[in-house]
Formats: sequence, C-alpha cells, structure tokens
Amino acid sequence: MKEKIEIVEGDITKQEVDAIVNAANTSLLGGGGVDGAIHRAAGPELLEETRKIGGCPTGEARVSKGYRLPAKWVIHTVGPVWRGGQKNEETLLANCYRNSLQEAVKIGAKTIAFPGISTGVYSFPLERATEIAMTEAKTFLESHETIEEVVFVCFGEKALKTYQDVFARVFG
Ligand code: AR6
Repeated sequence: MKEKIEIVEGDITKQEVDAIVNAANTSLLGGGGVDGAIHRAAGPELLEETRKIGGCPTGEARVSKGYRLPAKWVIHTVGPVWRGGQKNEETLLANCYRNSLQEAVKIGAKTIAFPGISTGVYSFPLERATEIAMTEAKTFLESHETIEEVVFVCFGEKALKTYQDVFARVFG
C-alpha cells in the first residue's frame, strides 16, 4: 500500500496526474489559496463549469474537467472550517478525502493529487489534518485497486516535514 503514496513539495497545479483535488468552498465559484491557483491555471472555462454544478456541501466532492491544467480532472471538495474541534470537523475532513477518492474511481482516474484540505484559511491543525488524510487514503487503497498513486502535495517545507512524519507513523 505504502508504495502507492507519494509526498512532494510544490504547486498542485503543476502535477501530472489524472485528477487534482481542489480545496474549494460551498459555492464552487473560486476563492484564494489553492482554489485561486487552480482556477487561474485552468482558465475561465473552469468557472463556467463549476457555476453550472451549482455548489457542493461540506465533506462532499464534485468533478469538473481540468481545462488548461496538466490534470484531466479537478475534483472539488469542501473542507470544514476549524471551529475548535467540537463541530464534527474531523469526520467532515475524512469525508472529503473518502468522497474525492470515490469520485476518482468513478471517472477512472488512476492517479490523484491532494492539497492539505482545510489547512490554510480554514485553519484545521496541520498534523491532525495530515493524519486524517493518510488514514483515509490507506483505508481506501486497501479496498480499491484501481487507484495507482495518491500524491500529497505539500506547500512549503513545514508541511513537507509534517507529511513525512505522519506517513512514517501511519504507514510505518
Ligand atoms: N499548491 C498546493 N497547495 C497549496 C497551493 C498550491 N498552489 N496554494 C495553497 N496551498 P487553502 P482551505 C496549500 O487556504 O484551508 C479558498 O479561498 C495551503 O498552504 O487554499 O481548505 C477556498 O475558496 C494549505 O496548506 O484552503 C475556500 O474559501 C492548503 O493548500 C477556502 O480557501 C489549503 O489552503 C478553503 O480553505
């Protein structure tokens, strides 16, 4: 299982994978952070399509094309805003990873890249978010053979170190 996991530092919009995951908001109309970067790199057709999709509840995922991105698909998921941990945040974040992977299976994507959903503006504690990401990926890969590679894209060195440490714990 662990050989299907890759941890890289960099920009998710540059990833040569079948699908990249976007940390969107419920409107799916774009925003800052990784969402803004994905919309800029994909071009205006992405917003046209996500406008038609018409939004996405927290924890769920919706698929669009990737347009000018190297990735064929964008899987938009909406992470929870961290409000101290008593508002179902952990379950909702786990749902984001599981539902995104489920969408990847449905569209036949074999390789998928994730950013740290909710770990920016939405303030989910990075280490706990990373544990949830890795645990969900591990559980999902154990029962779905079509996914060949899950790439965790870390934005900056601190995130990279956290992902590497958590990987060793979860997959070690
Ligand atoms: N590639 C990879 N990771 C990135 C990139 C990039 N180009 N840019 C930022 N990150 P955030 P959230 C990392 O705030 O917390 C948006 O406005 C970043 O360092 O983008 O889920 C949406 O529209 C962080 O670790 O998403 C929503 O309103 C992670 O991506 C809201 O922000 C997520 O940070 C969602 O907040």
